[in-house]
Amino acid sequence: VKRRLALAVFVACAGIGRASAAPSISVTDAWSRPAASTGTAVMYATIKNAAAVPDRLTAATTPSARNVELHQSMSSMMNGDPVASMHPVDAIVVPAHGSVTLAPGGYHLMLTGLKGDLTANGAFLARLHFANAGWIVTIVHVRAI
Ligand SMILES: [Cu+2]
Repeated sequence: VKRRLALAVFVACAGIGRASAAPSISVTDAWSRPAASTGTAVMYATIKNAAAVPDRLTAATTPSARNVELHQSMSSMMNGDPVASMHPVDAIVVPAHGSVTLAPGGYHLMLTGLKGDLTANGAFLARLHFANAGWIVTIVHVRAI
């Protein structure tokens, strides 16, 4: 019961200050992988933009980690072998009347300073900030590998 209450308060606070109009951005299918508190975690989601202008994901936070970065994975060839790497990006563009999918091998959110283990079938909350739409709260489901 306590956990559910905390969740409700977090969602309510995140909504303060937002215009009453339906947000143009929707975040769905947010998911993550199990991770130990000593390591890092990734987060993926599908982001849809119903507006006639592009929007940009510029930041994210979660009570479950001290820091969240926007990252892009790339794969390149080194000596004939594929090598995966990733680097931080300032923003992720969501096209007008379009969507962007954060998924393995592409854009993702990188969580560092985890405040606890992320266990399979668990869930946590995250807030995503968009240049136009403001803060959007979503529930992230931890999927087993
Ligand atoms: Cu990363």
